[in-house]
Amino acid sequence: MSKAKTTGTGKRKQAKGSTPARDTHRAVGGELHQVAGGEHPALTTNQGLGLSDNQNSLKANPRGPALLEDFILREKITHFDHERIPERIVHARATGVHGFFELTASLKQYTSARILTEVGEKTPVFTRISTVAGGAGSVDTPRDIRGFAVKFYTKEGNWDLVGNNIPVFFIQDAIKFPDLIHAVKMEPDRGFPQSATAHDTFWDFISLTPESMHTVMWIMSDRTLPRSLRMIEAFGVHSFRLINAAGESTFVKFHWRPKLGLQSTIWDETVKISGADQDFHRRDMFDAIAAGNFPEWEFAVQLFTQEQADSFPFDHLDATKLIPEELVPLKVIGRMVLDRWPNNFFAETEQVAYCPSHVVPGIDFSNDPLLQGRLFSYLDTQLSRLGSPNFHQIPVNAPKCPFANHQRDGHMQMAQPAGRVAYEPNSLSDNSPRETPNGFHSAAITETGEKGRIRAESFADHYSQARQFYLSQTAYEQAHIASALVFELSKVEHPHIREVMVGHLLHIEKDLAKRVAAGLGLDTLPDAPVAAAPVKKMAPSPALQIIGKMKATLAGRAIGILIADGSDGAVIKKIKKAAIDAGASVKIIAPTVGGAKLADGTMLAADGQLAGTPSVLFDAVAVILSDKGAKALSMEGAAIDFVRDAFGHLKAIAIDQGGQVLLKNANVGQDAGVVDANDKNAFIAAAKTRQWDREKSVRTLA
Ligand code: HDE
Repeated sequence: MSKAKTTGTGKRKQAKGSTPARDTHRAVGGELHQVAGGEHPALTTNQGLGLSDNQNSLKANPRGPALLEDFILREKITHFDHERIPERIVHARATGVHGFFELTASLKQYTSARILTEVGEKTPVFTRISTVAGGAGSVDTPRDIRGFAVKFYTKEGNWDLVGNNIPVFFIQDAIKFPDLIHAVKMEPDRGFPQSATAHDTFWDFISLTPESMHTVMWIMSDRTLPRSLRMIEAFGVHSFRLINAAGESTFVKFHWRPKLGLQSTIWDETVKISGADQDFHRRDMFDAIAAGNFPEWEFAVQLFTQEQADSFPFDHLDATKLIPEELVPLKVIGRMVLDRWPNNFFAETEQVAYCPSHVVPGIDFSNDPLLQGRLFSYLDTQLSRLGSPNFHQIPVNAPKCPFANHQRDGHMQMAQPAGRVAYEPNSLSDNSPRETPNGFHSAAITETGEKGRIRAESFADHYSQARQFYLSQTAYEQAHIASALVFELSKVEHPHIREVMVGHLLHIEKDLAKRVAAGLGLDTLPDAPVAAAPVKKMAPSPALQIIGKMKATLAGRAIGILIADGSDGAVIKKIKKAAIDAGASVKIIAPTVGGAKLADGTMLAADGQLAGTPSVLFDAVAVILSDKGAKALSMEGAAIDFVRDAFGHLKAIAIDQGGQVLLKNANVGQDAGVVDANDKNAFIAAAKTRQWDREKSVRTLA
């Protein structure tokens, strides 16, 4: 047998103009390992030994056993075997992006934190937006809360604001967190469901935890089905304290508000997106950043005193409560822009370590018992995840301001402090580094009372704000909440859990309880459980709606144009231009990815092939077809689904004559949201919003 040496390193020819956009992007990230002058460095082991063959392991003879001596094979495989670190127990699946924060209004009166006092100063940030329950490889679009963690690399140290896209939480005390998470994660005996709340253990725990009812209303709303991570609000959830130079403290709640407005999807749409594109949100963010459409959020605060807090009809230290904007208005003080995709997902998005305990002088904690528990948990989890107390040395975690102390050694220590002094105070090294009067001071608070494992009486009202949330929604949103509850509870196998849940709903709103009971086929309404505190009447807060916070805009949205052989190029061009001028991105979809031969004989390349590019990936669609094209597509399930789903998901549809034929053959009706493709203005106006009035004609809501 001849000794054939395969190298596989032959130069590949690059077709002209075929460099994928991603490669260009990668080059921006500096990943191409090119040294100055375009020279490629030699491939080496981790010890710098040059490799002459990276294709074949060392063998006793060409067909013989591999040799233990092959240290090159062993180094490569061993490193590979250790590539994974434990994924986060919660928030494992995420998208991370670099950007900056800019202060637009000073809070000098309230805090000494420089990041909140120096107007115009830009502070670098790294923001990680996550789902909660699923593993790192789970889909982007389950019904789930989104984590929204921002690391501000301030001149006074790192400040981590680790929030969610929902302003309240399920539980009031950190000691219940492991129970909550064990209930929501895949059931331990069977290993499913992955990233879903629609199962027995979650609803069993919830049904026995009345304090979760307010958050349950939020997660059953379309807030947990975001259209894009660029279109979610986020909240610091807990009350924090700001402390000014005089040592006076003011309570604060933090809010992020998306410039693109809030936008969610519809449940059926979300389910189909999950199948069409598992990475829908991550890809959307990647594409937006690559196209220079940098997502932006306003940063706002609610400021209030102890006296105001004492007058609220709820306890602001209870994380199951929010402070309605109507009670304490939001003050916008800054903006965050995300503008740089990480160079390396693992190094940055995976290894970033947020801790709510990372604060800067002038920001302090409240006594919220959930926050107090978090102050312990995050540092602890980083030690287990990243394996060393030196995780602050990983570039994405390292402060961008100088930092110095006498902590030493430990696994993966990267620093090499010189000298013989590693203690303080000392006289041998001029007592350096020293304490600074500008360092962190805790708020000077007097605590009194009896020690004990006690839940405050002021935490006992579990239903008033849940009711307020429900009553603040539009009729469409209320219907979606009812349908979501029916869907989720119908997946629960134990009937008693369903009944207990309907009992809780009776405290929230009788009509909601009745709708859900009917959807679940319950003949009689169960008894409501005894409420620990009477349900208070609270004024509806329109700020809690999604629909009220949507923006009639195509900025950041996507339009899909379905074409086939014989389509009218002029109409396609007109619609495409109008959509792009309105700020949308546009994709051409055709039966083959090579494109379609238009009526004038020219070829138009497609951005997506029909079966792999369903209408759920777009905010509005146009269907431009010749009669022949319409006839051919009427036989294609993917084309029928394309228009049926667009209509069912309340999207605007522009059609020409052929498009109308396809709609007719798909049994899709006509309404104000189905417009003539030649009337581009009508299409753009309709595309900027969902056709809510259509909903009653396309589905029965619980
Ligand atoms: Fe977390 N949470 N959490 N959480 N959380 C984690 O820390 C925890 C809570 C939130 O992108 C873990 O680094 C406890 C509320 C986000 O890396 C862990 C309690 C809010 C992220 C942890 C809570 C959050 C986490 C897992 C109850 C909204 C992702 C990995 C006392 C204000 C951060 C990690 C990222 C992650 C503990 C409740 C938000 C285990 C004990 C409330 C956005 O430490």
